[in-house]
Amino acid sequence: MSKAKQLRDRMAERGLVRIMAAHSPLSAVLAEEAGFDGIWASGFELSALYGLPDMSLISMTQHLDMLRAIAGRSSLPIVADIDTGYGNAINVIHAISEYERAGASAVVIEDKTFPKVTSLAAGGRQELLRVEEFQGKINAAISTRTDPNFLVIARTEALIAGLGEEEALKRAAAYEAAGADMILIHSKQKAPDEVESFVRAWSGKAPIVIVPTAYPEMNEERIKALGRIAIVIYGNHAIRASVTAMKDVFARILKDRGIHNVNLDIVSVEEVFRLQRMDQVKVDEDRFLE
Ligand code: SPV
Ligand code: MG
Repeated sequence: MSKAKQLRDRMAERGLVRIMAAHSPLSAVLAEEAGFDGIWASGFELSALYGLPDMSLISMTQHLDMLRAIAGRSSLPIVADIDTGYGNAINVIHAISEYERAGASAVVIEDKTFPKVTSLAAGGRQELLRVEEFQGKINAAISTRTDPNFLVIARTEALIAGLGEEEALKRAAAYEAAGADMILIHSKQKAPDEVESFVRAWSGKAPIVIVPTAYPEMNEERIKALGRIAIVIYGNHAIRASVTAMKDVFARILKDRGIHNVNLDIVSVEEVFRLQRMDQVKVDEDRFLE
């Protein structure tokens, strides 16, 4: 069974699937061990990993390379954040075949112009594409996928751009009409009201995806109570957790003038060996090294 089918089945079984951001195979392995249903190959996380802003600076090749590496180490379905699809509908055709081949089970494509500006930045320049042009990109994605279970998720940035609920609903309906399997509605308001209102007003058939980074009180209980939302993406918590942990440990090493204290609070080298699957190396050495 394809991982894309697995993802669709899980949505049907559970009602809500939980997808965790990853920026590396190691973070994906940790997300899988924690029990998440899938991996978000986040553009924000990968940009941050390179120390760059999330503004179309990371190339498709860089993102694909990381996605392939993640797919090689995690059995979870991967939802690829392909931003604007790297250009127009022609670029989308190329991107979809590359991402499907690299091991993605779904893509999220957003209705901003290329180059995009990260969504959560205050005062970011947010320009949206004409609806018809984005419909063409969705249509191109649907027509290109080879696995019919591969999910094409259309993301509208209408609320992020400050265009209001009516525009967001109009765009979501147009994208569903163009063939989108699901609609991602993004918001940077500090409270969930804006997204909750959109979800209540949504009369389409396509299930909804949210990324509640800006409105963290929207927990899974609240999401389920609202209905219609089939995927929650925890969009940047892997990279933020890493930054928190590294800042703390680096500062303590300098303050303590040594590693003697932090050593007790960080994972052992053996734990990293386990994550690297060193046990398999031992088995292979015994078997094959003569
Ligand atoms: C990402 O993780 O790259 C996203 C989510 O697209 S956000 O950064 O909130 O736009
Ligand atoms: Mg992104």
